[in-house]
Amino acid sequence: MDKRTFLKRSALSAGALFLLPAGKIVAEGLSAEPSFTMQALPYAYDALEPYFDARTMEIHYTKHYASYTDKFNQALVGRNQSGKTIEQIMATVSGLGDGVRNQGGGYYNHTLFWNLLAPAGTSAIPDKLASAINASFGSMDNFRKEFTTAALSVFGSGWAWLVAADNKLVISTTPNQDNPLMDVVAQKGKPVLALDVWEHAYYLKYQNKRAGYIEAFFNIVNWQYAEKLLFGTN
Ligand code: MN3
Repeated sequence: MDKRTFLKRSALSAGALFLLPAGKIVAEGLSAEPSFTMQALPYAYDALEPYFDARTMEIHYTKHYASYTDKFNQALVGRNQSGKTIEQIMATVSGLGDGVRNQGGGYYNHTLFWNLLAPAGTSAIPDKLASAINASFGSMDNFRKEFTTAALSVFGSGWAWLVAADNKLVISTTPNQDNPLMDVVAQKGKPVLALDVWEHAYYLKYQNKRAGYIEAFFNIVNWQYAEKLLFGTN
């Protein structure tokens, strides 16, 4: 195009920016991309012993989680997601590239996972959540069995979930770092419980024995946090 056409088009696109709602104008390259930060662990690395060992927690948090966070922020550069929440980004992840999907999923999933763990004996299951689980799975024991079966069924790396969808609770799994908020997964919904079944989450203590790791997990679930996720009070 000649210079005159170029200037005209530039003026038009600049004008278009000012037609956007207030607050959205800065989206076009005038502000920094959203910067997501690591959430502080709500307990010490050794607080989940003997179920999750301190060394695994430290490596998981300081290496894996740090890497997902850093690479997620890098993957967002140029994606025009300024001002979006992590949930909003997950909901449109199919259009944002594999970097945002994998690293952003890793960021979101681990941030959730840390909050869903608590030192053994500190988080009894609240009545409302217990009732909801009983209504969907018949009993707590049956829920544990079905969740365990699902977590064992993940081939390779991924996650097991308890998800609220269509006014009931369902168990699902995702590969890699996908999660139920993403527009790319089969079972969408609101995450209530999450379990990382990547080997990096358990190999030091449990080696190939994923079943032992899943059994251990049920001793350190933060059921109060799960209830807040389900009933939307946080
Ligand atoms: Mn992990």
